[in-house]
Amino acid sequence: MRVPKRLVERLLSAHRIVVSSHINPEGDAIGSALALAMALKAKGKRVEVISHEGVPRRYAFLPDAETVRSAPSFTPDLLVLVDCAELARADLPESLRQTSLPVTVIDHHPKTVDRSRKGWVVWIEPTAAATAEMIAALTAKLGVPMTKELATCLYAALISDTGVFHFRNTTPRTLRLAASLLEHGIDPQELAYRIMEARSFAATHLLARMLQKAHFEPETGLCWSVLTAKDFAQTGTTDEDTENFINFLRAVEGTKVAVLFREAAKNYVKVSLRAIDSVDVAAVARQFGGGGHPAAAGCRQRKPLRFVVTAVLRAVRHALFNESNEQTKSEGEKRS
Ligand SMILES: [Mn+2]
Repeated sequence: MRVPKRLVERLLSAHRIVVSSHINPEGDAIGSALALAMALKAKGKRVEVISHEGVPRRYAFLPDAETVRSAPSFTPDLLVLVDCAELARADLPESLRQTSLPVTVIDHHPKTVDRSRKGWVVWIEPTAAATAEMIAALTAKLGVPMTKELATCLYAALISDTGVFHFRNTTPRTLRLAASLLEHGIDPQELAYRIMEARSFAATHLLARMLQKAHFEPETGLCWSVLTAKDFAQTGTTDEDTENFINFLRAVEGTKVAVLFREAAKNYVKVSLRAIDSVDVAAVARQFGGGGHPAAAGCRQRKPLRFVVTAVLRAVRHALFNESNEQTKSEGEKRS
């Protein structure tokens, strides 16, 4: 993977660097940010990882996660966004979202709209399974030696974005990187368990509710469910506990698109979307101010739950309908 020279120069010429990622951070966001910070610190930089909304409990065990702050303690001269390409979706305090600081973007989400500004250095590599693949290439380029801590963060990011190497974004390059990270004494079972499998008993009850309320439409391939504020309150859980829940909906045979709605607060709904085939759920998420990958995306709406469910499901059904029409058309073309 070619690391842009301008990006390396930009990083090396900065002194006080803030690294941040997107709102609702998952393993790739946190792991890549922590790994990049380690590498830049090894190069003598003053670096802070900022997650304004905090590190989800699931990732709190990662090396250096305890150093993540909700706002920087210094005035930075460079802002680096990883796994995120726009300030509007960055997990930063409002003052930094409005910043005129130089910004460097390292991201693997396909660039759909150019929201970058003058003076930004943007590196986007959609073939990378995780932003961590790019960070690994960058740390090698910087000549930073691999350590167990660095390897842990990168591996955590890789398994998070590939569903422990389940998903189609897993390439030979991904597995080669994973193999080289394993040389540094990390425990693949522990990491997969903590990041993908482990679930509290309370969250297990929440999962039961989600499954109980799931709807499946065999004719469209839509599988969806809702968790209300009441579900969270009655099980003593929060939205953080729903990580990976959507995989249960995605796994239903015949599902093409899975959607999970969570009422995180009154009139505040978080939506996760997953696609199995060629429906682009990131395009659906963008209609609601969100984003992501074609097969995994999300959005947030400050509206009543019922309203959001209706609007998002209508958009998903529309995407599924268009997709099945496209398929019928191309099958017809093949026959004729
Ligand atoms: Mn990612």
